[in-house]
Amino acid sequence: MLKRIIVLNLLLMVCFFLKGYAVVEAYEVIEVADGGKITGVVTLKGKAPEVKMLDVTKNSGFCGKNTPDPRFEISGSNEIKNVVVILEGIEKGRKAAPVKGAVLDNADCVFVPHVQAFTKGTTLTIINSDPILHNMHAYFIRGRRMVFNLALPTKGQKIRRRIKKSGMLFIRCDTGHSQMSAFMYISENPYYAVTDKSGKFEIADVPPGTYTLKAWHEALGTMEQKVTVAPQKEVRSDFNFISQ
Ligand SMILES: [Cu+2]
Repeated sequence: MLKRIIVLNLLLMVCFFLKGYAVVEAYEVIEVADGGKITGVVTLKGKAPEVKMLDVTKNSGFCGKNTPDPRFEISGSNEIKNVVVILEGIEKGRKAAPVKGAVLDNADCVFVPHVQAFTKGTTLTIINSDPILHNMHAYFIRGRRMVFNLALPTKGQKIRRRIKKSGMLFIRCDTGHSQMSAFMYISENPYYAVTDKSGKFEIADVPPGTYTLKAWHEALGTMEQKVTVAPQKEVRSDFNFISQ
């Protein structure tokens, strides 16, 4: 029995070691002298979905009776804002420095910005610009592990939190403001972007090679395509989501 326990413990230790090793091996920092750049535009093929108004069921005296569904910000030319673009599984590249000035604001009963991305280790400033209570509850979509759960009762209140783990975070407001939602992508590496209102993105200093470029939108899903980056060259890699 004792022998079995020792063997089991040894196995657990090996698993733990391998897991730690795999994490360390996941991304290697190298000097990138001849990196290339990936640029692109994310568009929607077909008719853009109609932006519905979401009912406000709490504090409607301040927040208003309804607010536009934040999921779809699509231009007249079908360019999609708030698409997160990443280099899936990149193993080597330049160092990922924490981002300065990352903010998540509660402003007029919506989260601003609705979608953002930054590197692991970034300090996020959480602000309440409203004269009502908001409770920001952030958790990883995968595993639903909580990252913070903060009550902000006062206008102008600021709380800083360093985000130490990577993954896609969902943020909601637990005070009954069901119209409030936001996403934050926390990256292990510097190779990520969020599309602007023209659907544009840019990922620079990429070591030459072939990669899987992945685009994620909260309602339209994900798309992947191969991209080959040549030394000091720009490569264009557009995405075209299909309207559902
Ligand atoms: Cu709220």
